Amino acid sequence: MSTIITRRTMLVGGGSLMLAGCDRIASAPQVRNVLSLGEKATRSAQRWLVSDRQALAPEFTRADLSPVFRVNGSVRPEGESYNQHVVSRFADWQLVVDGLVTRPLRLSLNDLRTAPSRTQITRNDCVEGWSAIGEWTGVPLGLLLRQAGLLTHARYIVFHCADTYQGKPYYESIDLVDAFHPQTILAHSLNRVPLSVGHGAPLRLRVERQLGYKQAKYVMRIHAVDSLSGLYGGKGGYWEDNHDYQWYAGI
Ligand SMILES: Nc1nc2c(c(=O)[nH]1)N[C@H]1C(S)=C(S)[C@@H](COP(=O)(O)O)O[C@H]1N2
Ligand SMILES: [Mo]
Repeated sequence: MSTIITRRTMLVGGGSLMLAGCDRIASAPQVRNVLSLGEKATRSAQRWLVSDRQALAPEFTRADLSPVFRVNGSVRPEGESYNQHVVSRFADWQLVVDGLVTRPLRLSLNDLRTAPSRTQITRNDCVEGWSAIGEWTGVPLGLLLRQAGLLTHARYIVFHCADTYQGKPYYESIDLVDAFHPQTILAHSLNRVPLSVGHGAPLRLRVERQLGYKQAKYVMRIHAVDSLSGLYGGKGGYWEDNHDYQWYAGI
């Protein structure tokens, strides 16, 4: 199985970051469990299962960029603390990475802007019936998670946001396959300029194999957990808890 993952990595032409990310997936206990389910499954079914989740979302060219990238959902978090960050241009803002990790992190925006980055031109598909193509730049999430050192019982990554939407805290979560997917980044820029407040300043998730509502804006805290049941409504996200949306919003 690891041969297949390595081959795919080479096919998509990634650098060492991607390779490391994929190795990490292959060795994650959750993935090993899925793979060992294959006692009954055929080998080709297992291959399909893994390669389907690893596949890349389509990427576009600058000629395809949407002239206007719509802002949706929250347009600006309420509250004095976020407002202060806007006023000081996020100079004292810090991203927290904690939960089931060996080395919790606190990272400034400058730390994130100067970290190794990936740029990708992708399409945001919103369930409300619109799409927009934008160029996102940010830090691969897998890189941060390796730096923090996930504990072996971590299964999900939760993104806590600065905003509430219709009175409820916005949050989202993904599994480790998506967390270490090469196109999963914490974006600090859209179309080569720092994120506007409307688009989620100072940092937002891009998890390109999923629909728009998973793309958490205003990410303040990244939290590794072994279960989603203890958080808010227990279904892993704002839309899942409050509007019965699917937790896995694959496209
Ligand atoms: N924190 C937060 N993240 C969010 C939302 C939101 O309201 N709050 N809206 C979601 C939805 S439904 C979509 S389609 C995208 C829209 O991102 P944009 O506003 O940058 O276009 O962000 C998603 N992430
Ligand atoms: Mo959306």
